[in-house]
Amino acid sequence: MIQLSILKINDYGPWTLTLGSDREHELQILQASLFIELQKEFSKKNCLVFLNRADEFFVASNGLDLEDHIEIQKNLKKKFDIKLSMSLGYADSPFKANLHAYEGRKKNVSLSEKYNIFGFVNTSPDTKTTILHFDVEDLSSKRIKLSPFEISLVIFKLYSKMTQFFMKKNSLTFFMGGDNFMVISSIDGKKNVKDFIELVKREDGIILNCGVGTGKTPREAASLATKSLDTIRKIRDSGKEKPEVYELQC
Ligand SMILES: Nc1nc2c(ncn2[C@@H]2O[C@H](COP(=O)(O)OP(=O)(O)OP(=O)(O)O)[C@@H](O)[C@H]2O)c(=O)[nH]1
Ligand SMILES: [Mg+2]
Repeated sequence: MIQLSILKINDYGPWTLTLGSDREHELQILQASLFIELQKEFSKKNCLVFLNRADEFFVASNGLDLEDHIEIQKNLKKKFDIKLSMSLGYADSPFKANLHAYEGRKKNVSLSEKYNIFGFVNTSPDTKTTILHFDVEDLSSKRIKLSPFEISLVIFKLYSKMTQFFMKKNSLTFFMGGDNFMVISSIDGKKNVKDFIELVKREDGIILNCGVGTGKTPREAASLATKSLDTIRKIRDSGKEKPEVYELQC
């Protein structure tokens, strides 16, 4: 069972207009500052925040209850003029948890009117999270032939392909920077990692490595996924044949 919290800035569109036209730099500063604060607040509680189009945030929030979310809202209020709404949902897969949270918001299922929190809190004790950490093998060598902007095109095409592939497996893909992607994964997503690696190798000539981590908290899952990825690198760098997928569980 996975719980997601989707955070959105309230009435952001109309508010941006109040800043006048010389606003883009201010919006970028606001969005980046908000992300810093959210990552600090949620990671303290062993969760992980994922950027969604810079002005919306997905949180793998397993283990967090309503009180935790209220506490974070109170802390944000001290630092920002803008307000966030939080929509919570849970399901047996990350994509369905996203639908559950969306349904809670659409139907106005209020968890806290005062603090703008909607949806459903998971009370089941089964709260494991699985994260896949994908990374391109030897991206550095591509820099010899391709300029920085051309490399971005390669990475964003890959992002699009990964998002589509894993959404069909009820999993959610996020771009983490550089050549790194993290998928909040369903059981089906995890089972299909090798197929995706083969697909990208065949169609795009890109070699991917994937570390898989399953943890009691989202942070633990991400940490184990990254440890798995680093293990693939260690095996490769020791001169042995490397696996493309490596998995660690809590
Ligand atoms: N978000 C995130 N970025 C990382 C991580 N590790 C490295 N990066 C960034 O990813 C970019 C590419 O680095 P690497 O993947 O180490 O380079 P590479 O040449 O592809 O080397 P290998 O992946 O070891 O084959 C760099 O810009 C790093 O800053 C990580 O764990 N998370
Ligand atoms: Mg790499």
